[in-house]
Amino acid sequence: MKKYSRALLATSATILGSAQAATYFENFSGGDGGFTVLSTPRADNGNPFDSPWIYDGSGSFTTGGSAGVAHSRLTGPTLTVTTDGLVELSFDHRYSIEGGNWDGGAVFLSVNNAAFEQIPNGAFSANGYTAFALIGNHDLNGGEGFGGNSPGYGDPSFITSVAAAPFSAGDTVAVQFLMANDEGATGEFLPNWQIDSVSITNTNAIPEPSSLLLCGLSAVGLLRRRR
Ligand SMILES: [Ca+2]
Ligand SMILES: [Ca+2]
Repeated sequence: MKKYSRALLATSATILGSAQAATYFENFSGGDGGFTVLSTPRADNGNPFDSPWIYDGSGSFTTGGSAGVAHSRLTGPTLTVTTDGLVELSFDHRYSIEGGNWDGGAVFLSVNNAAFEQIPNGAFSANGYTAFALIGNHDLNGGEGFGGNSPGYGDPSFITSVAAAPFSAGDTVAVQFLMANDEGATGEFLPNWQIDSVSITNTNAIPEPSSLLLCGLSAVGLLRRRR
């Protein structure tokens, strides 16, 4: 395992150009992509999560946040890195998360099935976190995450966040999106967070058979969009 906190921002552009590399891509047009949801209260209270991550049936996952201290985690499938080098995570999303450093949305990785660790803001080369020194009563307290309204939220339009880190062939990686809410207010607009697509370069997906074709079609769409 190699620490992804070693940000390699300058080289992320070269990954985009390596069209030959295998790329996992999921845009949720054909289903939930095998993503799973786990919502939990903080250990010191029993608050359920009001509006946990849910597949919207039409191309994305959304969460409406929670007025009680709670967490909802959206976890992708475990992928295998195909060659030594940078692995780039890219996802299209929009968010309207309670500002003022109260609530936060954050992205985690599990490498080789170890515990999920948060991707630090320094590892993002585009559209990193926007809330720092979070003060809300949740697991991201003191840390960083997405907060407030993302640019163009109301259009509505999505932003693309990109982070990269070095891996070795054979490593496994899984991504997780954490919506962390404190008590009281939630984000200004619904949904509070929406994930439209996820791509992870230099990995072989292990999709269910029914989504194999969709992965191929999705890859074409990804290349078209990035021109
Ligand atoms: Ca809140
Ligand atoms: Ca989508």
